[in-house]
Amino acid sequence: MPVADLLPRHPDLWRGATRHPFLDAVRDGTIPVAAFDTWLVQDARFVADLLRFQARLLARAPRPAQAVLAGGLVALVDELAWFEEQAAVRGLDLAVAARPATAAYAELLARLDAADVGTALTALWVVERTYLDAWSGASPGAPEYRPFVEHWTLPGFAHYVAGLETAADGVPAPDADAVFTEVVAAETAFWDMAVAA
Ligand code: MP5
Repeated sequence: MPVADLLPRHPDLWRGATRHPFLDAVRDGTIPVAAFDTWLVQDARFVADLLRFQARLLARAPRPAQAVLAGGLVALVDELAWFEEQAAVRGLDLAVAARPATAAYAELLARLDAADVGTALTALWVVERTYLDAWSGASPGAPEYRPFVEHWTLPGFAHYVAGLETAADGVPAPDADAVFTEVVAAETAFWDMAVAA
């Protein structure tokens, strides 16, 4: 089954992760600054965790998946610098503790480290496809949040997500529905964390 078939198989879960009140409020400019800043600081932590996961995945990936994963790793390093710049502009300390949703997502990534390559590739595609669809739904975004909306809606990002889809389709996961469900739940919990903060 192509991984793209997972979306119509789980429409309610997918909507929950990609059409969230957090994103509506970013689009409308009504997001409380504290909620946005909580999300930003926690997302920087998540990206550091994702870099670790993706580096390990590259080390064991099949030959055709190496280029997209290696390119993505370089982008993650650049993205961490971008988060540091955004945090500096907003006067935020990135060295805060992980919230429970961030810690739970890190535990999921650690478990995926031990999973088969097909499961890990499918998971990575879900991680990135969620952000592509979620931020596309928030577009163009209120002026003060537009750089964030643009970050995850640029054609280059969509191209990266398409490359991950091809890589994931090359190594089917034994239970794609299970890993999809788990990653989407972690994404939804991450948005929930920001608006509850
Ligand atoms: C991404 C992210 C996308 N930054 N945060 C969460 C919780 N899920 C997915 O990853 P990237 O590296 O920012 O494209």
